Amino acid sequence: MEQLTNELSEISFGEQIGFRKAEEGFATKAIHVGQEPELWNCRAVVPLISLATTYKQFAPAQHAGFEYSRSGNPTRSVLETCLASLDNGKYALTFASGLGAQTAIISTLKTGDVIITGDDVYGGTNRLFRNLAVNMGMEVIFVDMTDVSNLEKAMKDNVKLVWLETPTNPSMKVIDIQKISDFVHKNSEAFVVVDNTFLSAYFQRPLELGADVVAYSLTKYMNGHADVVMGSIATSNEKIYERLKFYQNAAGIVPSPFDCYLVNRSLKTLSLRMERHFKTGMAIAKYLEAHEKVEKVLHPALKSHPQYETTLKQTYGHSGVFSFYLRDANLEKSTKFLQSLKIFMIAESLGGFESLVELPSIMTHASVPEDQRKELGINDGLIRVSVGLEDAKDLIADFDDAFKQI
Ligand code: P1T
Repeated sequence: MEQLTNELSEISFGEQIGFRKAEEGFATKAIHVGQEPELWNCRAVVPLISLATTYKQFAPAQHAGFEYSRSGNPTRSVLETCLASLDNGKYALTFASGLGAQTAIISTLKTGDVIITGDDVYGGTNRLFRNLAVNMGMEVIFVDMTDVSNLEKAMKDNVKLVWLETPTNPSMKVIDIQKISDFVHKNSEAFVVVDNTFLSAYFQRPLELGADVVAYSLTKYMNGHADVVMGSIATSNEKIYERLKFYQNAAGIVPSPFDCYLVNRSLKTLSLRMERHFKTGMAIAKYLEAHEKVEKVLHPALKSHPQYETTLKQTYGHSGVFSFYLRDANLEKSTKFLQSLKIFMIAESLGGFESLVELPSIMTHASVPEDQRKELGINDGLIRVSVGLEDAKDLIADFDDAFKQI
């Protein structure tokens, strides 16, 4: 038995380059948790898609666990049970989009509450905080959380939510989740939410590092096939879960059963996909770092990254998303370069099987105020890459050809 186990244990790409070993049993959980065939009379090995909007009751208000599909749906329950297990949390909830999940979270706050958020977040998250949260009477403070002393300076009464993305979108800053969580819990009643979209539960599990809630745009790696828009949260805090579950039903921002089925199916290959995204992404990042027409590559698993040590401490690897600065670039040059690519497609989003490139300054982060973009270095030379699952050699050749055009 021991010999067999040894033969089976491969050394992953991450371990070869100094990362911790990925969680054992992750793939088994993704394939089985919440998906027992005994859930269904027909013992189907693939969870059924239950499209019914309502459920026959035994007597008024006596039902078999489901009463109306907005408040609870069997296919959605399967997915939520599996998602909770992947983050080693007790509960998970899904929403109609990643921003829908974020809306649910800020809706648990009230007028006068203060949100402190990382300064570099997805443009839509920035817009949600600056507009919706502020319109709801909350104060929002943007802070560079790579240094916990910045958070310390910003702390004040009534801080109820500390929000961070790590790595950040699109500057790839890495924030020490444990340090931030410890500080927040020691000094306030706020809860800490980590948007883990860029790494997925396979490469980073914020609940294990002290965060109260992990949030996702499942649209990205967790689904990974560029065919579903959905969001989720996972937590082990029953009070937060109950508030968010109430909101999920009361506000009605739920995903469709068919989409839940698709995400559930995609999770079965999450570990395999992430390993490949990591390996190919690193090969391309290294190629770019050595290229004379590239000024700088922002990739947390490169030794040149300013928070490389934090990356090794809190993650199990990196995905296929990263950014780089084209040397001496302006909008015209960046556009020409991106248009010269043949396999990489110019498109928003990330985390799918298909390789994408985009210009955050005028695409995903166009809604971020210009002065904030300037401060964060989101200029027209900053290109964000989402390395897909194509052959690494073809992707490198694609970049090589495009560089010759500028
Ligand atoms: O698109 P949606 O499912 O609503 O998720 C929003 C969201 C939340 N968090 C992060 C870190 C994200 O990157 C996103 C969406 N981001 C893109 C569409 C993008 O291209 O960056």
